[in-house]
Amino acid sequence: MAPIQIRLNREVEDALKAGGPVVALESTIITHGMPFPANLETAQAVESVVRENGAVPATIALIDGELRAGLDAAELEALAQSKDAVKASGRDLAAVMVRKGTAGTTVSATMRIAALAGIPIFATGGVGGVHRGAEQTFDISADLTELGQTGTTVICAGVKSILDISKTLEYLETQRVPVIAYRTEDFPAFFTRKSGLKADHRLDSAEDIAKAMALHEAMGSQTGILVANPVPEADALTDAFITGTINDAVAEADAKGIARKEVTPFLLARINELSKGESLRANIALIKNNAALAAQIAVAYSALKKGSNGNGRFEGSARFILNREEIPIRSA
Ligand code: PSU
Ligand code: MN
Repeated sequence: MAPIQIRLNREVEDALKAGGPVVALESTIITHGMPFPANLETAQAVESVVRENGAVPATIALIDGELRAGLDAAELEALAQSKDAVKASGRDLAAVMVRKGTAGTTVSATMRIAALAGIPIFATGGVGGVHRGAEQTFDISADLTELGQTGTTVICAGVKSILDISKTLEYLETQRVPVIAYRTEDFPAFFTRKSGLKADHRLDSAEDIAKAMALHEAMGSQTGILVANPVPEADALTDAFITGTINDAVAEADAKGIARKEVTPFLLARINELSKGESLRANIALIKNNAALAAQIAVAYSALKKGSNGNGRFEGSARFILNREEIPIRSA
């Protein structure tokens, strides 16, 4: 079987060849996460933010059966207006490719395609997680199992309280996924800067996050890293404002028997309607904020890779360092 093919645009191809900074972006947020035209405007704005911060944006999608990293303006617009694009998580890709279909890629699918393309950094708004009531429904997003298997670093604004945030953090712990909060101890809750739960780690610069990525990879961890970047203060919603709205939307989804891949798009659309667009406004602000941080991390990571070992590669097997008494760690 020939290797998997991914069609790149020129900008992404040039950057990857040069080992330059690239940020992967998902497309389910375009096809199923936001209404038109806010979805298109946001996708365009997010690409601009990545460029302004010194990296190349690679919007990932499945178009007419082809895996794509880097879309041109017309393709992005067609995707934003598409009525027949499906929502594809990693498991859906092969079947949609065979029927030459078009899909927005979720976090799990985007991580996988980014890894295949050699793009280690990916910015999104929120990742999927363990849903409330998962002990009854078993509804746990494939984003979490993908994070446990694919070494892509995902920059998000935490997870929404449409999910059970505490169980989501438990599941990430089981999956060996480090959760690093940026410039805070708190794990953020997407619309708000605090979830009431702490993140495992705090790092305060893009350079430090890039170092952690390189070390995590060099240790052979083979899992993703979740970077949690709180929504900017000025754009955050208050708990008092959003909690009731989220509860109402979740109750409505339950009453209507919404299940499986429809749950998250239903909740996002309902919360947007019930909040009269306030949730969408916060969503747009936080994804731009994540794109900026992701680009800064990509710049730092690219510099780190180029600087190490002279060959641009950081990966490889561990080297042993003897302590001062020169006691061998392992006798031959
Ligand atoms: N959360 C958001 N916006 C989104 C999504 C989640 O705030 O657009 C999308 C992402 O693409 C994510 C997917 O990967 O929903 C998760 O879907 P599910 O819960 O069905 O796994
Ligand atoms: Mn689900």
